[in-house]
Amino acid sequence: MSTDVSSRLFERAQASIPGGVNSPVRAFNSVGGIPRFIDRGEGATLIDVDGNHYIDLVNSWGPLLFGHARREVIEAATAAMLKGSSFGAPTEGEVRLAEQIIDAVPSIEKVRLVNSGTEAGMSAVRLARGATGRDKLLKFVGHYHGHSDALLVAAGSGVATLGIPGSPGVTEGAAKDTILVPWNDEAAVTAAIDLHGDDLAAILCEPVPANMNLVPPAEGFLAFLRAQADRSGAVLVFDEVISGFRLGRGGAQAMHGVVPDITVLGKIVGGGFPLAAFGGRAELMDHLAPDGPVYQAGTLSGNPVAVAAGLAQLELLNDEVYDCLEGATRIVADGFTDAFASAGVRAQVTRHGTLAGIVFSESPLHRYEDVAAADHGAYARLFHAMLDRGVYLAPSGYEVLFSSMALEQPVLARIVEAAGEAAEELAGRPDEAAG
Ligand code: KE4
Repeated sequence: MSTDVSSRLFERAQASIPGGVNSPVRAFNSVGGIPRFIDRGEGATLIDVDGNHYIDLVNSWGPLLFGHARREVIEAATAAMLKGSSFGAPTEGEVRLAEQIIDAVPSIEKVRLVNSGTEAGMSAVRLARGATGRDKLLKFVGHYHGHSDALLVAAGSGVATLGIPGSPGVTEGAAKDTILVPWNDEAAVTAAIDLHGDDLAAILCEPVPANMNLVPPAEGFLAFLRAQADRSGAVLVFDEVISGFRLGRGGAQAMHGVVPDITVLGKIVGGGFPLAAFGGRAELMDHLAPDGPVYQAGTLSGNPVAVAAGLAQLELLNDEVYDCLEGATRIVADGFTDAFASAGVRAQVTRHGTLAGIVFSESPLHRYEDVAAADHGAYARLFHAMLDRGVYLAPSGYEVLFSSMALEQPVLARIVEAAGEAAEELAGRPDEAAG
């Protein structure tokens, strides 16, 4: 497998772009090797600039629920683009997308469209603080909500992968109101609320954490958070940027039957374009400008091309889609489980509906520290063993597998076959096929 063109582009990119990438995790620092520069995507396949084909289990970190270049999405965005790329004025499409989101997500009565998950999460926190008049924010170690200052405190995605607890540039003032507690730890949450409850604006979580690999909520933990938010008067915020429209049309809140006050959305809702959203009860959302005093704005918010793509993707959703997606995710997860078992490789494969994750750890995974203590070197070896066999996993052991509707047979069979070969390689037995 040649990576000559990617290598040359990566070297060239580092002269003009920090780290050669526009988002840190893409640099392969956590797994080593040359990041693949992509030429195009076709359904389940990524094709890099050296002409190598990969079955994609990242799907742009989640947005591409139907794989690459899905015809309905591309046609909708193209038609929108031909009418103009941006107006900075309201359009009917924004209203239709807002109505689709409200129809799908139990907690949302009103919604504001923005440009990224970071912007949505940052705005949701400002809204919670503005609506409650309180300052403190409780978040969970290892949960990632984008890179806004108040939330980049021991975050779980890029920052954890790069081993930076918090980040230089986040001031003491910005971070001092953010309380960090371990995930799935009722005692720690109770203690934090006993101490800060009267000044707590929000409890913020990924209801199904997927930035410290996949560590589902313990039984009853989300309902516990709902009760603690009610006890303290804090706003309960679910960051469903990953789980939203992925675990089902209603996301994790519908799957688990716990309704937050505000929901943060991204990725799938934008159909692969820069679009995200935050929404919740109307009486909360009405605190936002222009009707309310909490300021939030954006030049390209509700961009008509991104809205058209998001609408086209959401309009493809139905129960059968999620049944198929869960089936594909199960085949991939079970394929890795069986491969590790038969090769004697000690790794855990977790599946939670249509999300799955692989962690090289023998201990149960309840919180971030359990994942941080895992063997990330082994994950890096798995990553490359799969990449060499034409399967593109996330280049970080803190990330999950993002399946897509483009994963049909025989693509699924190829993933399972490659997993078996990769597990044998990790166990130190060369491929029979490789001779
Ligand atoms: P963006 O600002 O990257 O659109 O969204 C931030 C964000 C917020 N909330 C959750 C739960 C998220 O997972 C993310 C971003 N996810 C990472 C991957 N796990 C994006 C990949 C990257 O940083 O390049």
